Amino acid sequence: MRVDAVELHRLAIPLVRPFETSFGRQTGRVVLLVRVRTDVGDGWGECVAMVDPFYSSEFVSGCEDVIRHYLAPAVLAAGDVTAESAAGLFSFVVGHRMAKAAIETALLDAQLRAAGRSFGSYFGAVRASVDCGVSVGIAPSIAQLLDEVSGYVDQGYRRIKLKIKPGWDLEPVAAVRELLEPGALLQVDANTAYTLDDLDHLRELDAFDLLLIEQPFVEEDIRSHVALAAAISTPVCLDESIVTTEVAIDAIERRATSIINIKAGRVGGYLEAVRLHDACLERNVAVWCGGMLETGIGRAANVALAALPGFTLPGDTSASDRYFAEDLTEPFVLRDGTLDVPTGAGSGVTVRAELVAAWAMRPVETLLRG
Ligand code: SMG
Ligand code: MG
Repeated sequence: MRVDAVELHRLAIPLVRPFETSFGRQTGRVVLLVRVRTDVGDGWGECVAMVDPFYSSEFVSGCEDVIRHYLAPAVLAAGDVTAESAAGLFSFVVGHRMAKAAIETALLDAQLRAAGRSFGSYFGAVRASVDCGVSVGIAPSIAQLLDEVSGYVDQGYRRIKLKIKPGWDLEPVAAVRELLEPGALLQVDANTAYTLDDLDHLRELDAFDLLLIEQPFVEEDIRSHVALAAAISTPVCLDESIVTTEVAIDAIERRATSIINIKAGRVGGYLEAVRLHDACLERNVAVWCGGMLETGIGRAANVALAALPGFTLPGDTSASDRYFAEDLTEPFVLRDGTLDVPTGAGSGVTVRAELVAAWAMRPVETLLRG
């Protein structure tokens, strides 16, 4: 297809409740959307980068800049473009995977809409609905945490993930474990807040029969994850560290991780995410779909990805109302702890233009074919 324009939309969307992690607290989601306008129709992609470079080095303004000055011009200058050719087209830019993923996803959406094919069908989905978990932020008190978790349990979520940090770990985990039914799935995510000096402390988490501990140490520090995985019985799961399939294979072979959180944005797009899934499936490493507080646009693609056979654990694919009072697309509604995989062409969801306009932080930036 030929791309005639790339649009950058920067939106600010209020969250239904603040979300606090070991690296900060957010009350809204500033999100970058990319729309490609092509000769076969339009496509949307959502960039998962946060407004600040605290989860990863990428952040909204950086992604905008990279798309504006490098990725969009490359796509606009190329004659014939497909989602499959995007990674090659973008390979002259080092890193910036979240920016690349956003535009590649928009291309894929346009291409599959034109072909009348869904993301799920294209990725290789084997399920019509996916098991959902929920990621619960650091709360002001244990009582408020239990209140929030109880609400999610009542809604039917099949797995609870607690954000932890030094000073907010054993006590909240013990309290939630006690609240839940025996055998309920519970896991924790540290977002790199610990060091190997905390090894003895982290070993105490073994008492709570957790599904996994996610990313305790900084992303480059594979060696410390190897040491921790050998010293505790709770499985170690990497998130931030896994930026490509090759990095994942390396971490698996070194026994730094035995479960992997797959986020398409973090690895450069859904095509690479499928490749990563396949590599894990081949090695019998369970994977689950991570989340980045996506709107319905990104959620639709995540739910389709989570329907692949290797996604055997519930993902951070929560319902729209866990995040937003109103979603940018038709809402994703939890049904018996699951979300349905969209079946329509492309992402299968429709972007609500009135909300894109209402939440816009500034006028749309349109980059045209030269
Ligand atoms: O989308 O439900 C969601 C958020 C899931 O906890 C979540 N994401 O490290 O896995 C993670 C975090 C990254 C985003 S924190 C602002
Ligand atoms: Mg994480």
